[in-house]
Amino acid sequence: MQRFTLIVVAVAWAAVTSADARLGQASPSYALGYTEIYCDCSGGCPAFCTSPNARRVVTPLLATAGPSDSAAAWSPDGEKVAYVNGGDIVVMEAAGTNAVTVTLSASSPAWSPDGTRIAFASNRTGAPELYLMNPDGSNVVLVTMQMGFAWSRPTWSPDSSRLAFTCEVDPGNRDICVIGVNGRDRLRLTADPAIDDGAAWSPDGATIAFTTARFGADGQLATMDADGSNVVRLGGGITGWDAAWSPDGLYLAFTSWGSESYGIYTISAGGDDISWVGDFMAEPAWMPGELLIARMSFWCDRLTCHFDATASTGPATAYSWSFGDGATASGISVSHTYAAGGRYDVAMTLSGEHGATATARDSVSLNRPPVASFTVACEGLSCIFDWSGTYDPDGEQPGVNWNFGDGGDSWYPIEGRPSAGRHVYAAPGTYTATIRAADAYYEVATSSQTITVTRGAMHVGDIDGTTVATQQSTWSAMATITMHDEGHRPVANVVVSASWNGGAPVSCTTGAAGWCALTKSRIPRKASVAFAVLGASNSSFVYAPTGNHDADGGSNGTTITISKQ
Ligand SMILES: [Ca+2]
Ligand SMILES: [Ca+2]
Ligand SMILES: [Ca+2]
Repeated sequence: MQRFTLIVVAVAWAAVTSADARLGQASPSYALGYTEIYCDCSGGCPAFCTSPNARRVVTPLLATAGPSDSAAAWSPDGEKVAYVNGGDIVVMEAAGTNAVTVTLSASSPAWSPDGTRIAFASNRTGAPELYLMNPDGSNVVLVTMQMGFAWSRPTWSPDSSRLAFTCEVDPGNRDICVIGVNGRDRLRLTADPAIDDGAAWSPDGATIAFTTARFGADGQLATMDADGSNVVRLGGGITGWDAAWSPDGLYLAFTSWGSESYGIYTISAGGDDISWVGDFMAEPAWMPGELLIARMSFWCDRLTCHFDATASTGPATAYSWSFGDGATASGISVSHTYAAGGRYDVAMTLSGEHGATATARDSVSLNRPPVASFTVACEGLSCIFDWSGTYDPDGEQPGVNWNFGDGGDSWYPIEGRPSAGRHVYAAPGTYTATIRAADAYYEVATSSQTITVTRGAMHVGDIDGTTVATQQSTWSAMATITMHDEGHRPVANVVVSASWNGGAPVSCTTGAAGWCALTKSRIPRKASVAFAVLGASNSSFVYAPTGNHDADGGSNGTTITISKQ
């Protein structure tokens, strides 16, 4: 019963097809600019489609399940709806219950503003005429008698004294006429040769909206004064029919074409602010009375949010909240604590009289803390820290700083957002390194690892011998020694000890390029000289002579024999 079914679609199509026939060929490609206020029918539509922002409430015939329900008309107190079912008029409770057929062979019910009578159309005398009856179907009175009444939905003056309807005084020229409820004083309001149809009397009685083909092949929405003067197009030329005034007179709902189907729209009485209510709906009828308007506000402290619906207006009887994490609550003002940060879609639904609902929606974005993690790889005392796995799930790069565990409470901020860096420990040992990440909301995450670093191994990577000076009977030799770490990178500040021809040890200290040189003078002219590395020392590296080598092959990495060149 409360589903958006094919039955409804078929009914609405029939309504549009008849309007189409009356008004000429409407263009299915006509597109309206609008603000979307789609009726949310997921999970089954309520009795009355309510736009999510609930500015406007219309009935798209979703309350009934009959095979040919159409032409809904509200009782002015909002408690009942009259509609057409299978060519008869039915009156039911607004909630959809207790449907009673009140008169046969009738269509286009219109409830009088004073609630006492229902106007309708019937051809029960052999020609279409306008009738009145009590809401229970009793006391049927004929209003028109061969006055050119044409099939259409009549509309009441606000004082319930007159009815406007579509008439055909000149054969083939449909116009808008007015008549007293006593059947007297028929007045033809329009006489343009184009088709005029679908009158709707404004709640203040001053204006009649209708659809006219006088501006083009498509029927367009227009308004005129209640005496038929001052016809103006609404919104500069909008294809539309089934015009219906909102109870406050500020808006009109109407049926028109969307991009793929027909649907219901609303437009301000001034002709702007078009909103789309939904597709596959026709014949809008506003729920009487004060509209439900749902509004929510909220503020959050960390993961706890406070929601408030007191800005809502209208006769709401209940407030229900859905917080977007599966939790719900009821009340005009509620609080909710989320389990984790993130984005949550919150909905607040007002319930009002006669099954009316209005929903406001918003989303809450709660900060999530950063995630801190790093990897570390050490070679000797030198460690590469890689924190590319540190991030903030909200997208912003968190600020990162370090404590490498060897400097007390010192923290080292990372500048320029690299994702890795080197730290060299001064001495072997076990250290606890910690990375700390903080986001823009000062949410902090840390990650620690215990690292044991040892002194690395070093070796001689090259020995070269050269002749640096030649005297008459002697010459001088120089040995250049380069120290490498395990990655064959030069090592500075290594004290290299060596000896010439097995003599007393001599030493030099490698510079930034990892090498130092020793010279031997007064070598006899025809003699060679032997040079041997005896040892090497450094605070960060252990001498591992088994790794000694010489890339150019001039030595074995430990000893070299130098001859005069
Ligand atoms: Ca006309
Ligand atoms: Ca964050
Ligand atoms: Ca060499």
